[in-house]
Amino acid sequence: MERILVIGANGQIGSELVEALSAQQGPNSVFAADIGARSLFGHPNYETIDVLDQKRLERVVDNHSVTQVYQLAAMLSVTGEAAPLTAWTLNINGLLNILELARQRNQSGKPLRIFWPSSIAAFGPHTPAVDTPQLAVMDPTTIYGISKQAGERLSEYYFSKFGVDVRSIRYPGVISYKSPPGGGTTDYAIAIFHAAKRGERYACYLGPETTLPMIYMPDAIRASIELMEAPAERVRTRSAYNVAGLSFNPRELALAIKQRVPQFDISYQLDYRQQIADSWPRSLNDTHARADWGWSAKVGLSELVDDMLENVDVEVREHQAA
Ligand code: AKB
Repeated sequence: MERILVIGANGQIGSELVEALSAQQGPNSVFAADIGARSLFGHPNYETIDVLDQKRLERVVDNHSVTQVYQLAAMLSVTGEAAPLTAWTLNINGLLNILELARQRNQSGKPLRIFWPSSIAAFGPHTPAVDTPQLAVMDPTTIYGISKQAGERLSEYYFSKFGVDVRSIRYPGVISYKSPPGGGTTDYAIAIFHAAKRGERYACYLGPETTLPMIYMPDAIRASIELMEAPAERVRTRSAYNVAGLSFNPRELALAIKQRVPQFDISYQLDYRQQIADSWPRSLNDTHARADWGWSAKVGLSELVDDMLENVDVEVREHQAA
């Protein structure tokens, strides 16, 4: 039986991953962890962990006989630019602590399987932007993207040199309604729904034609769990897999919302985030993920917009601003 630790469980993806894994594995097999004193989502089996504290990490993994770790604690592209050194330290040392723990446990015959998220931010302005292949030029411009690119290299290194079973996905922008996003460039695609639900005009910080790869949360969670469940020999990429969900731009998203909420309106007030978005792919080629472990996205734009409009809780924005 697997015993799974999710670090970053108070975050946008971690909170939903704990729910999905608990439903699948049983709540006593899943341990939620984050840096805060308590679970923001009422998860049982909560542990306070600073991922930079290697000793504490080791204790929790030992105490619960953990077999899998999802290490999601990280700073994203926008918050990372505000504090580059902190972002680098958290994103890289957090990953290294887990990789080192897994290396040591391999030696003592208690292997740990690791999931660590990469991002489309690992690509850069010289990457082919349309149908971006799995293997391409990567010249990220943000500290977040640089940490993701370095993390991919570290993951591949720990796999080939020490046999650490580490797996990763280059997440597109993840869209969800249950918890607030955490400081990314793609967050407009969530904030826009809050504005629509409140009857407010949305001032978009990206231009109308800024197409980016996105994925709806249920697909993102499914991709992560399916990759972790794949037999090791099928996981032939140990840096991080391209995983496509859907691609759209603010104009297309606003139009889809307007078709359902006719009074909805959008304006455009571009800021520094435009430059970040312009350096990222517009769409991803995920043939490697499809061939290796059977990935296929299910949710398209129409279903995403219907579901978001039905479920977005306008209070969440208050929580985010607090
Ligand atoms: C961000 O916008 O920083 C993230 C990402 C694409 O990794 N959502």
